[in-house]
Amino acid sequence: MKKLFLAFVFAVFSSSTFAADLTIEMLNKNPETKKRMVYSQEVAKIDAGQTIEWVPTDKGHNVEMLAGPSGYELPKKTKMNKPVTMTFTVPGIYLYQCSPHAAMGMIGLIVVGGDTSNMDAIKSAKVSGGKSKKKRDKLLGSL
Ligand SMILES: [Cu+2]
Repeated sequence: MKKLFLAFVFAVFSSSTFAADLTIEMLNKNPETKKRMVYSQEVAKIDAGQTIEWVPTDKGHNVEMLAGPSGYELPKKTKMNKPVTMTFTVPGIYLYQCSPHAAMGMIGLIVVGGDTSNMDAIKSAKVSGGKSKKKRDKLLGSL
């Protein structure tokens, strides 16, 4: 019953408030996986032109783009504790991290338009620390 209620609240909330096509939460702990310092969805698949909103469910996180398809100009890293919305028009794989938790494996991938042709570039993109490297390779392996 509680789940049903939450689903209802979410449906109302998302249709009236969010313009984004996908919402990703920035979390100290994922209640499902129990993993700490994570984005709620580590691999996001969207169509070209779609929008993602990152919401600061927990404090102390941000979004710092590290790499994308060629032609993509990396935006400045976002402010802590602020919701951020980005629209992705260029197909390809994008890699980002949370600046303060980069070394703890708080990273994420976005695949736009099902295009994975820049896989090799993302594979060699610089991330902080062994944990993030491992996760980057694991996430890429899941594509
Ligand atoms: Cu973080």
